[in-house]
Amino acid sequence: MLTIYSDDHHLHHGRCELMDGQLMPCFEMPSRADHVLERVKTQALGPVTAPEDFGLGPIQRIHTPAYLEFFKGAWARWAEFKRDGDLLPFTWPARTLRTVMPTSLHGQLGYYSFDGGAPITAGTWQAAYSAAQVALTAQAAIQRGARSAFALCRPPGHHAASDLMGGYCYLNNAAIAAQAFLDQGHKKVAILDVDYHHGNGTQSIFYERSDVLFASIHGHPEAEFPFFLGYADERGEGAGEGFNFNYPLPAGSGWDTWSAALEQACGEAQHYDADVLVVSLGVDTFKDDPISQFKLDSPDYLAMGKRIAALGKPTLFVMEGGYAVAEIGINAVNVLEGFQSAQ
Ligand code: Q9C
Ligand code: ZN
Repeated sequence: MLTIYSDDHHLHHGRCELMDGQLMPCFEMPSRADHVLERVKTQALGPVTAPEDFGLGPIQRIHTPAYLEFFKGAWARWAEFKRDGDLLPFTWPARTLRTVMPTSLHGQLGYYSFDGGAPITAGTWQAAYSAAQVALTAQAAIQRGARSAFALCRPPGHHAASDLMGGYCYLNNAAIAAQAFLDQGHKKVAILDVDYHHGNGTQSIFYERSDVLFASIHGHPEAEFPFFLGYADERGEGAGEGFNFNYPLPAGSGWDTWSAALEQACGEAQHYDADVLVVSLGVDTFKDDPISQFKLDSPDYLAMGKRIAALGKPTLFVMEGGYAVAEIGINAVNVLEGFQSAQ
């Protein structure tokens, strides 16, 4: 399997996030992608290549021009404040406030984000832009006939909506790639999101559309981030009704529970008869993940890959979360090896 990887992810290294009443070092760190790349190499998964540059066009198919302009320019505006930390939002247009567009940097940052977990640093735009190109380059390989490809994206993307950052995500790499498949002639794309967290950004982007089926298995939002989306009764709206499937699971869920949900999600993808499959591949379902509550073990990821392969679709894997850094490479590459072994 071909892996697409860019060193540009090192340009994004947030300093801290607020968690459990403390400012903690960011769990989403550069060594995550480094470990995955190392494992891709030691397991000889296949060639590793740098991304091509497809420009802003395919990113603009998912994200609004105003959001992109804000994100691209935010660091330069923050640098003028001459402060020490990263740029982080701290006020959002919640229910009793107006959704006006303030002129200030922090007002606009609140408008364009939904949590305080996505710090902007000097290199965040470039890293996120390159991650989107990584996804698009892997997508292009499948478009040219590859059965599968791995987009080793960092920062991740599935929490990012068309004009919102949050949950360590800025640009929705999986959504950008899915849209590219459609723009290049495919009619139906299924996105299977196996990250521990609900892919709220991806769901919102395609919620009213029938050309993308979205299925997500995740920690129940009653108790887990992102809290405000990801419930089982969210089935899509308008033309998209019946094309969105959420499988919220309780804390402590292991492979038995998780794989039963995967079976259902795969059943929906099969029934939908997608032309291609995009997998939002987070491995924060791992038993030792520091911020998550599922109990998958490393061999389970081989089984996951095998089950996904049984769908028989051209498959693009897009890296999302996973914070047990020492095991992230083993777990992510196990999915890919499981997939390959079932060919
Ligand atoms: N700082 C992904 O896995 N943080 N994002 C919860 C508050 C949000 C996870 C603790 C977790 C986001 C791509
Ligand atoms: Zn996650």
